[in-house]
Amino acid sequence: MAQKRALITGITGQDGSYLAEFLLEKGYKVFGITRRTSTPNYERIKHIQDKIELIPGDLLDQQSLTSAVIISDPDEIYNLAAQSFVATSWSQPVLTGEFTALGVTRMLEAVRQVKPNAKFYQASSSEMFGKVHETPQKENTPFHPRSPYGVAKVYGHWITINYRESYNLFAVSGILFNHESPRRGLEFVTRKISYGVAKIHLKEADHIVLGNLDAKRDWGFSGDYVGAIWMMLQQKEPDDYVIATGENHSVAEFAQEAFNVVGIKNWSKYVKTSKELYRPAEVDFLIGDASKAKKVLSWQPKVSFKDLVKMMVEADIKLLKKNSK
Ligand code: NDP
Ligand code: GDR
Repeated sequence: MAQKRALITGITGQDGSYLAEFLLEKGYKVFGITRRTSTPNYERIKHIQDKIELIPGDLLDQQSLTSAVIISDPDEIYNLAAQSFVATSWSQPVLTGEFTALGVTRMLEAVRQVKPNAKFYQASSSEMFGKVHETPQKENTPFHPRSPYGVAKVYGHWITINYRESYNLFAVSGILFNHESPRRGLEFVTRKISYGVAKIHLKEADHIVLGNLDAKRDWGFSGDYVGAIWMMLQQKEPDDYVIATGENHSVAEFAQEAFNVVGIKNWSKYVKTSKELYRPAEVDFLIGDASKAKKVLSWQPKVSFKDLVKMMVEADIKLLKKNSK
């Protein structure tokens, strides 16, 4: 059988790096789109860089995306690239719309024009549920996004479905709840906490500043979630799936658990809060119902909340020790 070919946008990101590893293990030829930066930003993929092929491109630039599809000639396309930080979407709402919403249409156009029989995955988000209309949230729960990011993702979700219905593309949208890892960007709350706790443990800092401690999220492990993404493209028919653990915790609980890993019980002594880190509109409570994915894709998360927190704190302690050498 011919070697399968995959094109990943956002390959330098958290999920892109885990997905590239996953596909390499399955024997795929992996291509990734990277945008030009003055300093290379390949930290998360440097260990596999000699096994993948990088193609320059940007979600703003139709020509480069079309070329990337021509060059890679993919069987499967994973559209993971986005302006993915919710807080930034208020300070850069237009850019977020260009990347996270219209970027999806540009990718779909490249697929439609160059390789309409390729399978396409769109990285949709639980942020689309926003101010939730029902609990837990599933594929047909109405959307009520609470940020320019969430609004852009709703557009990306529907344009993916629209191209499926208009052009008969194999285009699927995975509605993924928060998923974290030691490769999570430092600005996201879980990594901010694990990194901060590691610093406190190593006496390099004495506190962390956070925003809303009461927000609740359904947190899973990114390494588990890329398996579900792949499974969605292996089905006979394109469809949309919620991917979640079905369990949620508050930011405070995450912090408590992270401090617990280094033996600190009176965690609140080390956490300050700042109103400046509160969002103009908050998503208070998310918890997903992944029973469709469990049934159709036979997918199950493997890493528990406790193990995820431990993995992240321990990785940051190791990283800080290595950096201080
Ligand atoms: P990251 O922020 O870690 O990675 C985003 C990726 O997109 C990076 O590779 C980044 O490149 C790339 N990118 C950003 N802008 C552009 C652009 N204009 N042109 C080309 N590439 C660009 O995100 P995650 O890996 O966490 O998430 C992957 C996707 O899944 C995103 O679409 C996110 O919105 C979505 N999602 C994530 C969830 C999560 O919990 N992680 C949950 C639900 C959805 P660079 O390295 O150059 O910045
Ligand atoms: P989220 O992730 O917005 O859910 O989006 P984030 O980790 O940024 O926030 C989660 C919750 O924590 C609260 N919070 C803080 N957040 C940050 N970043 N920094 C803080 O100091 C802080 N203090 C409290 C936030 O208010 C929020 O309620 C992530 C991204 O990966 C999206 O791309 C993805 O679509 C969704 O998850 C699902």
